[in-house]
Amino acid sequence: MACSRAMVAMIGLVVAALLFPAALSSTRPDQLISMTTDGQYHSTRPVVTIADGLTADYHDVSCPDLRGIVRTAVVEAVQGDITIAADLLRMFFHDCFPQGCDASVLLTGNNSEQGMGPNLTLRPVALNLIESIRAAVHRACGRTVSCADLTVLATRDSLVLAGGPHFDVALGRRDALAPASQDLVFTLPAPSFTVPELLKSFGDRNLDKADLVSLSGAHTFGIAHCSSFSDRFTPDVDTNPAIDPNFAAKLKAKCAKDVPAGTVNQTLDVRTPDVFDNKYYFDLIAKQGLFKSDQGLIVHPDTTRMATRFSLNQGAFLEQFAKSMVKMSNMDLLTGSQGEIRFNCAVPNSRVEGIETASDEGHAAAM
Ligand code: HEM
Ligand SMILES: *[C@@H]1O[C@H](CO)[C@@H](O)[C@H](O)[C@H]1NC(C)=O
Ligand SMILES: *[C@@H]1O[C@H](CO)[C@@H](O)[C@H](O)[C@H]1NC(C)=O
Ligand SMILES: CC(=O)N[C@H]1CO[C@H](CO)[C@@H](O)[C@@H]1O
Repeated sequence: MACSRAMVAMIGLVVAALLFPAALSSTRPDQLISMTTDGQYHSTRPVVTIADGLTADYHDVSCPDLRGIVRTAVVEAVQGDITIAADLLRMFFHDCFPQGCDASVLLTGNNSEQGMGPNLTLRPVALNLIESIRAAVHRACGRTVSCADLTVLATRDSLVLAGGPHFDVALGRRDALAPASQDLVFTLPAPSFTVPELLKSFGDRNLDKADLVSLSGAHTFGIAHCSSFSDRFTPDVDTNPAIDPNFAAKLKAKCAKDVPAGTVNQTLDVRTPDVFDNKYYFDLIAKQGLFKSDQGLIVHPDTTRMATRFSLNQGAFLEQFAKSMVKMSNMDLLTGSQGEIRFNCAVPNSRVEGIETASDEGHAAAM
Protein backbone atom coordinates (compact mmCIF):
# COMPACT_ATOMS: atom_id res chain seq x y z
CA MET A 1 0.00 0.00 0.00
CA ALA A 2 2.56 2.51 1.18
CA CYS A 3 4.68 1.48 -1.72
CA SER A 4 2.04 2.14 -4.34
CA ARG A 5 1.22 5.53 -2.79
CA ALA A 6 4.87 6.43 -3.06
CA MET A 7 4.83 5.37 -6.70
CA VAL A 8 1.84 7.61 -7.40
CA ALA A 9 3.50 10.55 -5.67
CA MET A 10 6.67 9.94 -7.63
CA ILE A 11 4.87 9.80 -10.97
CA GLY A 12 3.06 13.01 -10.00
CA LEU A 13 6.34 14.74 -9.32
CA VAL A 14 7.82 13.56 -12.56
CA VAL A 15 4.79 14.73 -14.54
CA ALA A 16 4.92 18.10 -12.77
CA ALA A 17 8.58 18.44 -13.63
CA LEU A 18 7.94 17.56 -17.26
CA LEU A 19 5.03 20.00 -17.56
CA PHE A 20 6.39 22.93 -15.57
CA PRO A 21 10.16 23.05 -15.90
CA ALA A 22 10.15 26.87 -15.92
CA ALA A 23 8.17 27.13 -12.68
CA LEU A 24 10.61 24.80 -10.99
CA SER A 25 13.57 27.03 -11.75
CA SER A 26 11.91 30.13 -10.30
CA THR A 27 13.80 29.92 -7.00
CA ARG A 28 17.02 31.27 -8.45
CA PRO A 29 16.52 35.06 -8.18
CA ASP A 30 15.26 34.75 -4.58
CA GLN A 31 18.26 32.69 -3.65
CA LEU A 32 20.53 35.45 -4.84
CA ILE A 33 18.59 38.31 -3.28
CA SER A 34 18.19 36.65 0.10
CA MET A 35 21.90 36.12 0.38
CA THR A 36 23.52 37.89 3.31
CA THR A 37 27.09 39.07 3.54
CA ASP A 38 27.32 39.59 7.28
CA GLY A 39 29.47 36.54 7.81
CA GLN A 40 26.93 34.72 9.94
CA TYR A 41 25.58 31.32 9.05
CA HIS A 42 23.77 29.13 11.49
CA SER A 43 23.89 25.53 10.48
CA THR A 44 21.27 23.11 11.69
CA ARG A 45 22.98 20.19 10.02
CA PRO A 46 24.32 17.28 12.02
CA VAL A 47 27.92 17.67 13.09
CA VAL A 48 30.25 15.40 11.14
CA THR A 49 33.64 14.41 12.49
CA ILE A 50 36.26 17.06 11.76
CA ALA A 51 39.58 15.91 10.34
CA ASP A 52 42.64 15.95 12.63
CA GLY A 53 44.41 19.29 12.47
CA LEU A 54 41.37 21.31 11.43
CA THR A 55 39.28 23.55 13.66
CA ALA A 56 36.29 25.81 13.06
CA ASP A 57 38.13 28.84 14.48
CA TYR A 58 41.54 28.17 12.92
CA HIS A 59 41.88 31.65 11.37
CA ASP A 60 39.75 33.62 13.83
CA VAL A 61 42.72 35.45 15.34
CA SER A 62 45.04 35.64 12.30
CA CYS A 63 42.28 36.55 9.84
CA PRO A 64 39.05 37.51 11.56
CA ASP A 65 37.38 38.78 8.36
CA LEU A 66 38.24 35.70 6.30
CA ARG A 67 34.74 34.28 5.93
CA GLY A 68 33.27 37.68 5.07
CA ILE A 69 35.94 38.45 2.47
CA VAL A 70 35.41 35.09 0.76
CA ARG A 71 31.64 35.40 0.83
CA THR A 72 31.62 38.92 -0.61
CA ALA A 73 33.88 37.88 -3.50
CA VAL A 74 31.81 34.78 -4.23
CA VAL A 75 28.50 36.67 -4.12
CA GLU A 76 29.87 39.22 -6.56
CA ALA A 77 31.20 36.56 -8.95
CA VAL A 78 28.14 34.31 -8.82
CA GLN A 79 25.66 37.17 -9.18
CA GLY A 80 27.43 38.10 -12.40
CA ASP A 81 27.47 34.49 -13.66
CA ILE A 82 25.61 31.71 -11.85
CA THR A 83 27.48 29.02 -13.84
CA ILE A 84 30.59 29.76 -11.79
CA ALA A 85 29.00 27.84 -8.91
CA ALA A 86 29.10 24.62 -10.94
CA ASP A 87 32.65 25.31 -12.08
CA LEU A 88 33.77 25.71 -8.48
CA LEU A 89 32.05 22.55 -7.30
CA ARG A 90 33.64 20.47 -10.04
CA MET A 91 37.04 21.96 -9.30
CA PHE A 92 36.57 21.12 -5.61
CA PHE A 93 35.87 17.49 -6.59
CA HIS A 94 38.93 17.34 -8.83
CA ASP A 95 41.07 18.85 -6.10
CA CYS A 96 39.86 16.67 -3.22
CA PHE A 97 39.24 13.27 -4.77
CA PRO A 98 42.73 12.28 -6.07
CA GLN A 99 44.78 13.06 -2.93
CA GLY A 100 42.81 15.31 -0.58
CA CYS A 101 41.91 19.02 -0.74
CA ASP A 102 45.34 20.62 -1.10
CA ALA A 103 44.81 23.04 -4.02
CA SER A 104 47.05 20.82 -6.15
CA VAL A 105 44.56 21.21 -9.00
CA LEU A 106 45.20 24.97 -9.07
CA LEU A 107 48.88 24.60 -9.98
CA THR A 108 49.88 25.51 -13.50
CA GLY A 109 53.08 24.66 -15.33
CA ASN A 110 54.86 21.35 -15.85
CA ASN A 111 52.88 18.22 -14.93
CA SER A 112 49.91 20.30 -13.85
CA GLU A 113 46.69 18.39 -13.23
CA GLN A 114 44.88 20.82 -15.51
CA GLY A 115 46.75 19.34 -18.46
CA MET A 116 45.67 15.74 -17.71
CA GLY A 117 42.71 13.94 -19.30
CA PRO A 118 40.28 13.77 -16.37
CA ASN A 119 40.53 17.50 -15.75
CA LEU A 120 37.71 17.45 -18.30
CA THR A 121 37.87 21.12 -19.09
CA LEU A 122 38.04 22.84 -15.74
CA ARG A 123 37.15 26.42 -16.53
CA PRO A 124 39.79 29.12 -15.94
CA VAL A 125 37.12 31.40 -14.45
CA ALA A 126 36.94 29.22 -11.33
CA LEU A 127 40.72 28.92 -11.01
CA ASN A 128 41.08 32.68 -11.38
CA LEU A 129 38.37 33.42 -8.84
CA ILE A 130 40.23 31.46 -6.15
CA GLU A 131 43.46 33.33 -6.91
CA SER A 132 41.69 36.70 -6.74
CA ILE A 133 40.15 35.73 -3.38
CA ARG A 134 43.62 34.67 -2.21
CA ALA A 135 44.97 38.10 -3.13
CA ALA A 136 42.19 39.88 -1.23
CA VAL A 137 42.59 37.67 1.86
CA HIS A 138 46.38 37.99 1.91
CA ARG A 139 46.09 41.78 1.50
CA ALA A 140 43.93 41.88 4.61
CA CYS A 141 45.66 39.22 6.73
CA GLY A 142 49.04 38.43 5.25
CA ARG A 143 49.91 34.97 4.00
CA THR A 144 47.94 33.12 6.64
CA VAL A 145 45.25 31.20 4.72
CA SER A 146 45.92 28.40 2.25
CA CYS A 147 44.49 28.12 -1.25
CA ALA A 148 43.09 24.76 -0.12
CA ASP A 149 41.00 26.35 2.65
CA LEU A 150 39.89 29.13 0.29
CA THR A 151 38.76 26.60 -2.32
CA VAL A 152 36.59 24.75 0.18
CA LEU A 153 35.10 27.96 1.62
CA ALA A 154 34.38 29.51 -1.78
CA THR A 155 32.82 26.29 -3.07
CA ARG A 156 30.53 26.07 -0.04
CA ASP A 157 29.43 29.69 -0.39
CA SER A 158 28.71 29.40 -4.11
CA LEU A 159 26.76 26.18 -3.54
CA VAL A 160 24.46 27.99 -1.11
CA LEU A 161 23.93 30.77 -3.66
CA ALA A 162 22.83 28.23 -6.27
CA GLY A 163 20.23 26.77 -3.90
CA GLY A 164 22.33 24.05 -2.28
CA PRO A 165 22.73 23.18 1.39
CA HIS A 166 24.89 25.06 3.85
CA PHE A 167 27.46 23.09 5.81
CA ASP A 168 30.13 24.13 8.28
CA VAL A 169 33.70 24.24 6.98
CA ALA A 170 36.51 23.54 9.42
CA LEU A 171 39.83 25.17 8.46
CA GLY A 172 43.57 24.60 8.68
CA ARG A 173 44.34 22.83 5.38
CA ARG A 174 47.78 23.42 3.79
CA ASP A 175 48.71 23.56 0.12
CA ALA A 176 50.48 20.82 -1.81
CA LEU A 177 54.07 21.47 -2.90
CA ALA A 178 53.47 19.92 -6.34
CA PRO A 179 50.64 18.64 -8.54
CA ALA A 180 49.16 15.20 -7.89
CA SER A 181 50.71 12.39 -9.93
CA GLN A 182 49.06 11.24 -13.12
CA ASP A 183 48.19 7.92 -11.45
CA LEU A 184 46.21 9.71 -8.75
CA VAL A 185 44.52 12.11 -11.15
CA PHE A 186 43.38 9.13 -13.22
CA THR A 187 41.61 7.68 -10.16
CA LEU A 188 38.86 10.20 -10.92
CA PRO A 189 35.84 8.26 -12.24
CA ALA A 190 34.89 8.47 -15.93
CA PRO A 191 31.38 9.18 -17.28
CA SER A 192 31.44 5.78 -19.01
CA PHE A 193 31.67 3.97 -15.64
CA THR A 194 29.06 1.43 -14.59
CA VAL A 195 27.66 1.52 -11.05
CA PRO A 196 29.98 -1.27 -9.81
CA GLU A 197 32.95 0.66 -11.25
CA LEU A 198 31.75 3.86 -9.57
CA LEU A 199 31.27 2.09 -6.24
CA LYS A 200 34.79 0.68 -6.52
CA SER A 201 36.26 4.05 -7.43
CA PHE A 202 34.53 5.80 -4.53
CA GLY A 203 35.18 2.86 -2.19
CA ASP A 204 38.91 3.13 -2.85
CA ARG A 205 38.64 6.63 -1.32
CA ASN A 206 36.54 5.41 1.62
CA LEU A 207 33.48 7.00 0.10
CA ASP A 208 30.36 4.83 0.31
CA LYS A 209 27.17 4.32 -1.63
CA ALA A 210 25.40 7.27 0.02
CA ASP A 211 28.35 9.47 -0.92
CA LEU A 212 28.23 8.26 -4.53
CA VAL A 213 24.49 8.66 -4.97
CA SER A 214 24.31 12.07 -3.29
CA LEU A 215 27.51 13.59 -4.69
CA SER A 216 26.53 12.53 -8.23
CA GLY A 217 23.60 14.89 -7.62
CA ALA A 218 26.16 17.67 -8.22
CA HIS A 219 25.22 17.07 -11.85
CA THR A 220 22.02 18.98 -11.09
CA PHE A 221 23.73 22.04 -12.54
CA GLY A 222 26.54 22.88 -14.93
CA ILE A 223 27.43 21.68 -18.39
CA ALA A 224 29.28 18.98 -20.29
CA HIS A 225 30.90 18.67 -23.70
CA CYS A 226 29.95 16.12 -26.37
CA SER A 227 33.01 13.96 -25.82
CA SER A 228 31.74 13.19 -22.31
CA PHE A 229 28.41 11.70 -23.42
CA SER A 230 28.70 10.59 -27.06
CA ASP A 231 28.52 6.96 -25.86
CA ARG A 232 24.86 7.68 -25.01
CA PHE A 233 23.71 8.10 -28.63
CA THR A 234 23.72 4.37 -29.23
CA PRO A 235 22.84 2.65 -25.99
CA ASP A 236 23.80 -0.97 -25.81
CA VAL A 237 21.36 -3.06 -23.82
CA ASP A 238 24.02 -4.85 -21.82
CA THR A 239 26.12 -2.07 -20.35
CA ASN A 240 24.58 1.27 -21.27
CA PRO A 241 21.33 2.05 -19.45
CA ALA A 242 18.29 3.08 -21.46
CA ILE A 243 17.94 6.67 -22.63
CA ASP A 244 14.78 8.51 -23.69
CA PRO A 245 14.95 8.17 -27.51
CA ASN A 246 13.87 11.77 -28.13
CA PHE A 247 16.53 13.01 -25.74
CA ALA A 248 19.17 10.83 -27.43
CA ALA A 249 18.15 12.13 -30.86
CA LYS A 250 18.40 15.74 -29.67
CA LEU A 251 21.85 15.20 -28.20
CA LYS A 252 23.05 13.48 -31.34
CA ALA A 253 21.80 16.29 -33.59
CA LYS A 254 23.35 18.90 -31.32
CA CYS A 255 26.72 17.17 -31.26
CA ALA A 256 26.71 16.69 -35.04
CA LYS A 257 27.30 20.47 -35.11
CA ASP A 258 30.20 20.28 -32.67
CA VAL A 259 32.81 21.67 -35.07
CA PRO A 260 35.49 22.31 -34.04
CA ALA A 261 35.10 19.66 -31.33
CA GLY A 262 34.51 21.07 -27.85
CA THR A 263 32.50 24.14 -28.89
CA VAL A 264 29.03 22.70 -28.13
CA ASN A 265 27.89 22.16 -24.57
CA GLN A 266 24.87 20.50 -22.96
CA THR A 267 23.32 21.20 -19.57
CA LEU A 268 23.69 18.30 -17.18
CA ASP A 269 20.17 18.79 -15.74
CA VAL A 270 17.60 19.51 -18.44
CA ARG A 271 14.96 20.65 -15.92
CA THR A 272 16.64 23.34 -13.81
CA PRO A 273 20.12 23.71 -15.35
CA ASP A 274 21.43 26.42 -13.01
CA VAL A 275 19.75 25.49 -9.72
CA PHE A 276 21.12 23.16 -7.09
CA ASP A 277 18.07 21.01 -6.35
CA ASN A 278 16.96 17.37 -6.68
CA LYS A 279 15.73 17.61 -10.28
CA TYR A 280 18.76 15.60 -11.39
CA TYR A 281 17.03 12.53 -9.96
CA PHE A 282 13.86 13.40 -11.93
CA ASP A 283 16.04 13.40 -15.05
CA LEU A 284 17.23 9.89 -14.22
CA ILE A 285 13.66 8.63 -13.73
CA ALA A 286 12.74 10.13 -17.13
CA LYS A 287 15.80 8.39 -18.69
CA GLN A 288 17.32 11.80 -19.38
CA GLY A 289 20.50 11.40 -17.37
CA LEU A 290 23.36 12.73 -19.49
CA PHE A 291 26.15 10.32 -18.56
CA LYS A 292 26.07 6.56 -18.36
CA SER A 293 27.43 7.03 -14.83
CA ASP A 294 24.38 9.13 -13.94
CA GLN A 295 21.70 7.00 -15.57
CA GLY A 296 23.01 3.80 -14.02
CA LEU A 297 22.23 5.04 -10.50
CA ILE A 298 18.47 4.81 -11.01
CA VAL A 299 18.67 1.38 -12.67
CA HIS A 300 21.22 -0.56 -10.66
CA PRO A 301 19.78 -2.58 -7.75
CA ASP A 302 22.45 -1.25 -5.34
CA THR A 303 21.59 2.41 -5.88
CA THR A 304 18.05 2.64 -7.26
CA ARG A 305 16.38 2.93 -3.85
CA MET A 306 18.48 5.82 -2.69
CA ALA A 307 18.32 7.67 -6.03
CA THR A 308 14.53 7.29 -6.03
CA ARG A 309 14.35 8.52 -2.43
CA PHE A 310 16.33 11.63 -3.34
CA SER A 311 13.87 12.34 -6.18
CA LEU A 312 10.98 12.16 -3.71
CA ASN A 313 12.63 14.04 -0.85
CA GLN A 314 14.77 17.05 -1.63
CA GLY A 315 15.54 17.56 2.06
CA ALA A 316 17.00 14.06 2.34
CA PHE A 317 19.14 14.70 -0.73
CA LEU A 318 20.48 18.06 0.50
CA GLU A 319 21.24 16.67 3.95
CA GLN A 320 23.20 13.69 2.59
CA PHE A 321 24.94 15.90 0.04
CA ALA A 322 26.12 18.25 2.80
CA LYS A 323 27.40 15.33 4.89
CA SER A 324 29.25 13.83 1.93
CA MET A 325 30.79 17.19 1.03
CA VAL A 326 32.14 17.55 4.56
CA LYS A 327 33.54 14.02 4.34
CA MET A 328 35.26 14.71 1.00
CA SER A 329 36.60 18.06 2.22
CA ASN A 330 38.31 16.29 5.16
CA MET A 331 40.02 13.37 3.39
CA ASP A 332 43.83 12.98 3.43
CA LEU A 333 44.71 16.56 4.29
CA LEU A 334 48.00 18.34 4.74
CA THR A 335 47.90 20.12 8.11
CA GLY A 336 50.23 21.60 10.73
CA SER A 337 53.69 22.05 9.22
CA GLN A 338 53.03 19.87 6.15
CA GLY A 339 52.87 21.50 2.73
CA GLU A 340 52.86 25.28 2.61
CA ILE A 341 50.73 28.38 2.30
CA ARG A 342 51.18 29.59 -1.25
CA PHE A 343 51.97 33.14 -2.26
CA ASN A 344 50.08 32.46 -5.48
CA CYS A 345 47.53 29.67 -5.84
CA ALA A 346 48.81 28.74 -9.30
CA VAL A 347 52.51 28.47 -8.34
CA PRO A 348 54.37 26.49 -5.67
CA ASN A 349 56.45 28.77 -3.43
CA SER A 350 59.64 27.06 -4.62
CA ARG A 351 59.00 28.61 -8.05
CA VAL A 352 58.26 32.13 -6.81
CA GLU A 353 61.19 34.36 -7.75
CA GLY A 354 63.16 36.09 -5.00
CA ILE A 355 61.09 34.80 -2.09
CA GLU A 356 62.57 33.21 0.99
CA THR A 357 60.31 30.22 1.47
CA ALA A 358 61.38 29.89 5.09
CA SER A 359 58.60 30.02 7.67
CA ASP A 360 57.60 33.64 7.50
CA GLU A 361 53.93 32.78 7.72
CA GLY A 362 52.05 34.85 10.23
CA HIS A 363 54.53 37.72 9.88
CA ALA A 364 53.46 38.41 6.34
CA ALA A 365 50.86 40.93 7.53
CA ALA A 366 53.68 43.24 8.53
CA MET A 367 55.24 43.14 5.05
C1 HEM B 1 30.43 10.02 -9.83
C2 HEM B 1 31.35 10.18 -10.74
C3 HEM B 1 31.50 11.41 -11.59
C4 HEM B 1 31.74 11.42 -12.91
C5 HEM B 1 31.93 10.21 -13.80
C6 HEM B 1 31.76 12.79 -13.34
C7 HEM B 1 32.01 13.22 -14.62
C8 HEM B 1 31.82 14.50 -15.08
C9 HEM B 1 31.98 14.92 -16.44
C10 HEM B 1 32.44 14.02 -17.57
C11 HEM B 1 31.63 16.22 -16.53
C12 HEM B 1 31.57 17.10 -17.77
C13 HEM B 1 32.92 17.57 -18.22
C14 HEM B 1 32.79 18.22 -19.59
O1 HEM B 1 32.44 17.51 -20.53
O2 HEM B 1 33.01 19.44 -19.68
C15 HEM B 1 31.23 16.64 -15.21
C16 HEM B 1 30.79 17.89 -14.89
C17 HEM B 1 30.52 18.29 -13.60
N1 HEM B 1 30.73 17.55 -12.46
FE1 HEM B 1 31.06 15.56 -12.37
N2 HEM B 1 31.52 13.60 -12.26
C18 HEM B 1 31.36 12.79 -11.17
C19 HEM B 1 31.17 13.22 -9.87
C20 HEM B 1 31.08 14.54 -9.51
C21 HEM B 1 31.11 15.01 -8.15
C22 HEM B 1 31.30 14.12 -6.92
C23 HEM B 1 30.97 16.35 -8.20
C24 HEM B 1 30.96 17.35 -7.07
C25 HEM B 1 30.59 17.08 -5.83
C26 HEM B 1 30.81 16.72 -9.60
C27 HEM B 1 30.53 17.99 -10.06
C28 HEM B 1 30.39 18.32 -11.39
C29 HEM B 1 29.90 19.61 -11.85
C30 HEM B 1 29.35 20.72 -10.97
C31 HEM B 1 29.99 19.61 -13.24
C32 HEM B 1 29.66 20.77 -14.18
C33 HEM B 1 30.87 21.67 -14.29
C34 HEM B 1 30.65 22.99 -15.01
O3 HEM B 1 29.54 23.31 -15.45
O4 HEM B 1 31.63 23.74 -15.14
N3 HEM B 1 30.91 15.59 -10.36
N4 HEM B 1 31.39 15.58 -14.34
C1 LIG C 1 59.21 23.07 -17.18
O1 LIG C 1 60.22 22.18 -17.60
C2 LIG C 1 61.19 22.76 -18.47
C3 LIG C 1 62.11 21.68 -18.97
O2 LIG C 1 62.48 20.82 -17.91
C4 LIG C 1 61.93 23.88 -17.72
O3 LIG C 1 62.88 24.48 -18.56
C5 LIG C 1 60.90 24.92 -17.27
O4 LIG C 1 61.54 25.92 -16.50
C6 LIG C 1 59.82 24.26 -16.44
N1 LIG C 1 58.78 25.24 -16.17
C7 LIG C 1 58.32 25.45 -14.96
C8 LIG C 1 57.26 26.48 -14.83
O5 LIG C 1 58.69 24.83 -13.98
C1 LIG D 1 27.44 26.77 -23.56
O1 LIG D 1 26.71 27.04 -24.72
C2 LIG D 1 25.94 28.23 -24.65
C3 LIG D 1 25.07 28.30 -25.91
O2 LIG D 1 25.83 28.13 -27.06
C4 LIG D 1 26.89 29.43 -24.52
O3 LIG D 1 26.14 30.63 -24.42
C5 LIG D 1 27.71 29.24 -23.26
O4 LIG D 1 28.67 30.28 -23.14
C6 LIG D 1 28.43 27.89 -23.27
N1 LIG D 1 29.06 27.69 -21.98
C7 LIG D 1 30.33 27.31 -21.86
C8 LIG D 1 30.84 27.16 -20.49
O5 LIG D 1 31.04 27.09 -22.82
C1 LIG E 1 42.07 23.65 -18.69
C2 LIG E 1 42.98 22.62 -19.23
O1 LIG E 1 44.16 22.64 -19.02
N1 LIG E 1 42.40 21.64 -19.94
C3 LIG E 1 43.13 20.52 -20.49
C4 LIG E 1 42.52 19.21 -20.00
O2 LIG E 1 43.08 18.09 -20.62
C5 LIG E 1 42.93 18.08 -22.02
C6 LIG E 1 43.40 16.75 -22.54
O3 LIG E 1 44.55 16.28 -21.88
C7 LIG E 1 43.71 19.30 -22.59
O4 LIG E 1 43.60 19.33 -24.00
C8 LIG E 1 43.11 20.58 -22.01
O5 LIG E 1 43.84 21.70 -22.43
